[in-house]
Amino acid sequence: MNFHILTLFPEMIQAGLNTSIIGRAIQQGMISIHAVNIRDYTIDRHKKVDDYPYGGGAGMVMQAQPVYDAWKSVTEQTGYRPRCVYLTPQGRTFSQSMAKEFAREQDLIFLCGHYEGVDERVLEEIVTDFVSIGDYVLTGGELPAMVMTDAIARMVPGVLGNEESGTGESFEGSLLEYPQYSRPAVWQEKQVPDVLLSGDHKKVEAWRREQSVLRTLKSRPDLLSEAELTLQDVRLILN
Ligand code: 6GU
Repeated sequence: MNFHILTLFPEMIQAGLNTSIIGRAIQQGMISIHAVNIRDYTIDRHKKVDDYPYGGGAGMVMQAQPVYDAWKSVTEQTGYRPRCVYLTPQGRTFSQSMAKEFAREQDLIFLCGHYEGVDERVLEEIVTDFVSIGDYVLTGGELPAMVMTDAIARMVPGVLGNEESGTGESFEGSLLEYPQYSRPAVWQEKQVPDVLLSGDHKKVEAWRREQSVLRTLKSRPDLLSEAELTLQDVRLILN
């Protein structure tokens, strides 16, 4: 899968996504991440890419022409019009189910806005999806594009090893993860729960399930309505 990120700050993009699981996926050729510098496509003598908003008001608006030509450079390379995501607090809130859906695409274009926004006419022409990553305001779409790229890339078949396959994770009709422990068995006088050292796999499984249910109840009770709960789970919640 190929990610094409249209941005005024291409230097922000590569660094953050070249490590760990995503870095390995890039090295192995399972995904690619291309930052396209919108400023490279300006026709302005001073390389300007923004101007004052018609009707007045604070801030500057990114102009249609350089954004459109940056987008066109991608579609001329792909030979079709891939889905194009505009990162904006005005969009639909990103979710795990959206990550899985986007992971089925061969190419995905992200348009990162800055200043007070992007000329609406180019958005009408190229954008297929308006997406936000949550209810807070960031200074630009680069971090959201990186967040989405990470979440989508790890859902591309082969990117996660068998060991770390993305099935049965939190957030899709599922519960929060249970706590994990590793050696040593005692650290700063804190013991690893006895059951995890017992070697009794049935008991370990039951304990982990309980921890997942209790964590979800405490931190994200909203998730419980979608979770598949056993009679044991329901008893635990009601106690
Ligand atoms: Cl997609 N963009 C900006 N600027 N701020 C955000 C966001 C996006 N999602 C949450 N906050």
